[in-house]
Amino acid sequence: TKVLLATRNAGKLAELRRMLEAAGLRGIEILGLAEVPAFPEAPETGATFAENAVAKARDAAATTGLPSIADDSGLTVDALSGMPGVFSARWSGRHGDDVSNLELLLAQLHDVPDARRSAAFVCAAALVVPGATEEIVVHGEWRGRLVRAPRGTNGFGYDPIFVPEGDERTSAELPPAEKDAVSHRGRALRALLPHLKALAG
Ligand code: ITT
Repeated sequence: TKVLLATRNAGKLAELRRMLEAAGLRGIEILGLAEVPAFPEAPETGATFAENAVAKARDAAATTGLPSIADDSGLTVDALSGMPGVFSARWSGRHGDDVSNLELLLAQLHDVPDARRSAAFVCAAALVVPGATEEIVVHGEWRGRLVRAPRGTNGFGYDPIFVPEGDERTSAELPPAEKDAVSHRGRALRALLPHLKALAG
């Protein structure tokens, strides 16, 4: 069974692929968008991560006819009442993993003291199977705090400023397998595995 990972974010694609491969799902072949005919990106207009994830997966499944997984994720900052949240990929106006997003966030938090710099990465992942009546949505959260200066070269996006609870390293300083074991995306993906196993038959 072919399953499409419907994301244009290279960092997410690498993590999702790596985790699905580590899970050793027999009978499932994972495709990225580069391996299917191009189709226009679904607009991300939902108010929640779950709405956006389902919309992206639904769109991909309808266009390609393949069971499709989409991930909608972001960073919710307590001192900013949950922002940038679903706007994380375009916080500065530049879409994707442009460093301007991280820089704008750091500037906005300049006067926020260390004790009030808590944040969480959030991920909703959706699996939509053409012809199935049920759409599956799973969630994962990863709590931590935001440091003032970026550190580390692993990961992507806001990883260089996020220090997970119980750690002193930023998530960009964690080896990939350590991030996967505890991250928002890791938790969400693991909740999706039984549903993917069922697809493999
Ligand atoms: P697709 O919609 O094509 O999947 P996107 O980059 O537009 O790609 P989102 O709208 O879900 O995806 O935005 C997610 C943003 O949140 C992403 O650009 C990162 O900046 C941030 N983010 C999510 N997970 C992250 C992680 O594990 N580490 C660092 N930043 C993360």
